[in-house]
Amino acid sequence: MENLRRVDPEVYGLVRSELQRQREGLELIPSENFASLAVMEAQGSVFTNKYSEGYPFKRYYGGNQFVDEVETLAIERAKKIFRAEHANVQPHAGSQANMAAYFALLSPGDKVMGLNLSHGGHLTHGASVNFSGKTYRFVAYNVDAKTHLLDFDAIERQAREEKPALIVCGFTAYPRQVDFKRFREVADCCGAKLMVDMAHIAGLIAGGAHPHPFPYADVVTSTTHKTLRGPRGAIILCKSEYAAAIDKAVFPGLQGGPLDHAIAAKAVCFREAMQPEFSRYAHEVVENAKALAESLMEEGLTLISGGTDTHLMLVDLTALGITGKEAQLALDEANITVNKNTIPFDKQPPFITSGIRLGTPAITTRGMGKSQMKQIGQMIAKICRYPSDRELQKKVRGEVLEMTERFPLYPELG
Ligand code: DSN
Repeated sequence: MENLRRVDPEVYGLVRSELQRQREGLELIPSENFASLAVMEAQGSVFTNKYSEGYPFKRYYGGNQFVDEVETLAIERAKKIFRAEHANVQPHAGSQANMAAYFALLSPGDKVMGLNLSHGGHLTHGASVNFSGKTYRFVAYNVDAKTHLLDFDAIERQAREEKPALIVCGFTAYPRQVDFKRFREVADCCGAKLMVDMAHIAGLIAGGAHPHPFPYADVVTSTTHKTLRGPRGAIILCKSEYAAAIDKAVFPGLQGGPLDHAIAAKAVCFREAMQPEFSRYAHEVVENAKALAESLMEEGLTLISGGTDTHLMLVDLTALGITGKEAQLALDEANITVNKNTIPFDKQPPFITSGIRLGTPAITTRGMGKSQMKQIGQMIAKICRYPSDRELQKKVRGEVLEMTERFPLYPELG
């Protein structure tokens, strides 16, 4: 980054500081990961200079012969990985992908069922402060109060009563596999369409560590930077019958020029996700999550739904008498990065919360395995038991630094 260093030493300095922070910390936010250098090179490439409104071979600007090729590569790879009939790789982010999917499938005011935000749903699945809750009549379904699992009989009863036009599944803080077949049955019982937001689990699906949403879903949205380990961005996949509506909703409905550099990086990420190493990675992410969950439970911590079968878990801190906010701040002091998160039926507001959400995609990318998971579980439990103990935080930070040094991150970046 010699040019950046010379032209803008302030930004260069911040990039180096962020690299150091990523290197010296345990990144446990389940929606984060470390993209490969190849992905980052494509994202920082000359494709950033191009305008290309439209779609491959149907553009509003000249000079798009290479953009057409790179977008076509991304589309074909995405279709193959996710068994989709159609792919749109232009959405800038997950929220835009969900917005475009709703534009394509619904009219303003239509009724939609989505999982309650504080039970693991996403803002764009109908939160009242979000465009989704303002534009459509969202009715929330919940997890079961005792098991914290999806109760399909209850969801089906609700769907028969509410008769939504669309059911949204696929979650941001639900630690269990999603049964897409059962969701299809629920959608069919009330004539609804089925949309899957697989942003969190896309990498697990690509690697064969979670069942596929197709052929059950009508439309599938995803980000590309979480378990899929690509650039920050999103995609929409769908059955052929929705292809024209989805494409029209993205452009010209919602976006102008696509981010061609991000699309090039998505193509690289898809190529990486097709390799056997990626399948190994996806399975290791899940095994590591199970090992971390086991370690936390051995230490006496309570996990929502009693564990995980994906990349993430939710710790209920109520019994320890601390909030998610306090735990997040205390763990930050030890270079352990997590996010506070509401738990189902939480009594605390979303900025305080009773839980923390943890995930293993990033630390698995670094090469960490089961013995590190056990140790990380012990460190988290200690900090959460004594959140005001500065000496303990310092001691654990030392242990974290020792561990992270053994799993170098981006050594090529100097
Ligand atoms: N912000 C993402 C997450 O952390 O799950 C969802 O968009």
